[in-house]
Amino acid sequence: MKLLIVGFGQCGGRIADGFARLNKRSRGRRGLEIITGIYAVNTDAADLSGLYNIRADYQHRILIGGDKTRGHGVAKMSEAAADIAREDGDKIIDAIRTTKRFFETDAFLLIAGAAGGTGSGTLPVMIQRIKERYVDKPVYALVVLPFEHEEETEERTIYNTAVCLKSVYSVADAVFLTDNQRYVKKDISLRNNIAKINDMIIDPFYNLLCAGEEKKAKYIGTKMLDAGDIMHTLSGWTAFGYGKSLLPLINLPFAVTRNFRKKSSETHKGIQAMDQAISELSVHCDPKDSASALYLLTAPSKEMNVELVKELGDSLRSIAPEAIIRNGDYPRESGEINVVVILSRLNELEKVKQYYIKASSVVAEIERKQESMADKPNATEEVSKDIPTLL
Ligand SMILES: Nc1nc2c(ncn2[C@@H]2O[C@H](COP(=O)(O)OP(=O)(O)OP(=O)(O)O)[C@@H](O)[C@H]2O)c(=O)[nH]1
Ligand SMILES: [Mg+2]
Repeated sequence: MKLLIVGFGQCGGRIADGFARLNKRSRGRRGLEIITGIYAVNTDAADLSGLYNIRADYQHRILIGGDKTRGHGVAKMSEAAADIAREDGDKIIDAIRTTKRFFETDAFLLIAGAAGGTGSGTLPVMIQRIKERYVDKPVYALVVLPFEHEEETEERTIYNTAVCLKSVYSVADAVFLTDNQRYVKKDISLRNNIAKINDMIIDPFYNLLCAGEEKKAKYIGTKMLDAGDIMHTLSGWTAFGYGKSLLPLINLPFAVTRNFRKKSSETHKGIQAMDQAISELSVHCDPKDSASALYLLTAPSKEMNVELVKELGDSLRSIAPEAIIRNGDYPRESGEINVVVILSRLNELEKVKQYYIKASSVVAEIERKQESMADKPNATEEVSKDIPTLL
């Protein structure tokens, strides 16, 4: 599957930059193109210069709202960013339009952090613009939810997140959610390691996008997972997970025997990888609430067997009984079995509900504060009333 990717704000830009690296990897190691074009959009020029892999020209690192913000960002005001996107959106559309291999694009993936200003404000506006223009291609969003400590210290975090989620959900074909706090729980050292978190967000997409682009028979599984399978699976709120089990050395190419013991150990390893993918889903959810799911098994072709694929299917079915389940197997990799799981069409998502509930009270609070500050006479100015002015 080939994506056209646009990252908005600092978070979106950095994750898009990671996808650019992913495309270099797939091209270098596998001879596959999985991305047709990658762009970063920001109101802050400094953030754009901090990227590594996205081409450095102004058509790939796109500064918007320069006349309003002078390249210094919108400082968390997502409404201002949404206005800028409405005014300057043509710049982004122009860049997309001139993507060299645009016609090969299967879908768009637009990325942003929900809690900031630029990303959360521009994302929904641009999804809408792109959808209106390219009616035949799905537009997916990847939205990053804030850390707990950000929610605790700043009301705007909750407010921006809720407004962004509601707006994006109403326009995107599917919304991948990924919660920064989940990665901290996995490994406490990640609190300060955004780059590592970004890798963990991006990794699951590697095999997912590559599998359907393979042309050589030896890399094509019994059931190839292609763009159609993915597009049919994705709709509404979506979580994704990734797990892997290393294979013992005896399973590497020089292993000779294939006995029942080895086979059952492969199945066990596969199930282990799937369990990890489910327990480390990108956002907390109950798989029972998913109406559409997908799994992709990637393993050395020697380790792939029908029983393993079936066991994985049974395992996913048992936790997501309501979902239509699509699957694929991908004979690649060496030394490990890995599984990507997608749970889509989630009709109940406590995390999102909580943002909506908390934001409703924050809206009133933010308005109250702003009004009371506006009404309040400036105490310092009051004292200066008897001093003459030169103006
Ligand atoms: N996973 C991840 N989260 C990030 C990254 N950068 C920022 N965030 C999170 O994204 C949110 C802030 O969004 P930013 O992207 O910094 O904000 P912005 O869109 O640039 O908006 P302004 O700077 O306010 O104009 C916070 O919740 C951060 O924790 C990143 O590279 N990766
Ligand atoms: Mg920023």
